[in-house]
Amino acid sequence: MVIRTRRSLLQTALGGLGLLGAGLSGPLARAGLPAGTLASAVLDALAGKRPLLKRSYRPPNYESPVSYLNEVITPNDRFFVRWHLADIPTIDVASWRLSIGGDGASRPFELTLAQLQHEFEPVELTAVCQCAGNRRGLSDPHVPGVQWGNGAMGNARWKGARLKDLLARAGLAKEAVEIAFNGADGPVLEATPDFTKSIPAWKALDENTLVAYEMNGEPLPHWNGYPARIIVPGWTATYWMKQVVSIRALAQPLSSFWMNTAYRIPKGKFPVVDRFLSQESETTTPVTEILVNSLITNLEEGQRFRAGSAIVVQGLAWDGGAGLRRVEVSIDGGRSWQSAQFGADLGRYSARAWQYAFTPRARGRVAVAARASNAQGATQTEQLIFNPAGYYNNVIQPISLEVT
Ligand SMILES: Nc1nc2c(c(=O)[nH]1)N[C@H]1C(S)=C(S)[C@@H](COP(=O)(O)O)O[C@H]1N2
Ligand SMILES: [Mo]
Repeated sequence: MVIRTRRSLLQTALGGLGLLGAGLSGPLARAGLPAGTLASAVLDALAGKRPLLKRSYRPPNYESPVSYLNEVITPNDRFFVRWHLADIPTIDVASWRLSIGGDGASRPFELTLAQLQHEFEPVELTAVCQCAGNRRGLSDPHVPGVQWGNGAMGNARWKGARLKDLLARAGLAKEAVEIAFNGADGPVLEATPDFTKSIPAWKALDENTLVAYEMNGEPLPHWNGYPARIIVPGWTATYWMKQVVSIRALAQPLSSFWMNTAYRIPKGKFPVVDRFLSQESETTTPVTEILVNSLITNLEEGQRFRAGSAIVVQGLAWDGGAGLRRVEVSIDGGRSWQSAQFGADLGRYSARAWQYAFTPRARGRVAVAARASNAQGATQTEQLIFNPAGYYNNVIQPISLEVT
């Protein structure tokens, strides 16, 4: 089955102009401006998953259609899937072991899944898992990489052991600067670097950083890291190592393609607060916390409504844990903004539902957009902050509705 993304629908609607917001006026009239890179995507079901938008098969990269994000908790069978390497083993828990050690730990040890579940206090929290490259396919100019639309993200309840409890048992040394992770997956070609990641020791010791073995009350799905994965609430999902088999405390920064080259942004261009000092270079820094963002989840580009009847706009908003302050909706292309109503607060790392209702009186096109802001005073940008790998896209996205 081939379905159209919002953009291709829009382009059809605009006669292939490729101008998001064309035909609209106001500050957002030229926001986005994607140039036709996401023409269509195939809906395809991986084992155990509902149909997802296939971006690549080997390695498997599948995003959630926006409609799946209309629920604040993303069900496991609708959750996006992102892997860098194609050799993804099926884990046999009887032989799976998690080793905790490294030169910054004096008492290395190994755990079975049962030990991980029973020897450490379980903690449960809700957090957004979002690829730093979410929305890369909307970058203009176009950039290489998986051409994600809006669905390289999900929000789930994660249950696991605190990473800091594991590190304490391993005798973490004060000198440890980073904690490094490796998963059971590997490259198909020898030349491809293995996917290894690290986080600063201070973030690893945060009480919310987990080694999770449950997602929404179930064992993790295979595609989302069974039997255990790292959860770094507030930080982009690149650090959320799946099928984790090794945790190492390091006295020196990790040297790895996936730290030194990938998942880096130009320094000073983005309003990030968390710094990853041991991995910073003169000009670039690793991505850290998730930027404040929102998504309209119940409307489609070009959707038709009747003048005089109410339109309910629903969506999600989220940030890196600073705390959402407000979501505003504009129905005039960004000239004016009104506050939306928040749904339940599921914790500072969770996405939060919101809604806004209005009744269009006149016929014609209505540009609806949402904008979230957080407690640090950060908000979404109107213009793309371009970077060569297309990370951190939190551009306000107008959707154009037809009122007839
Ligand atoms: N073992 C392993 N873990 C991984 C990755 C990977 O390629 N291998 N990709 C990371 C990236 S970049 C993302 S965005 C998330 C995606 O999580 P999901 O597939 O559960 O949605 O997994 C992270 N953990
Ligand atoms: Mo990612």
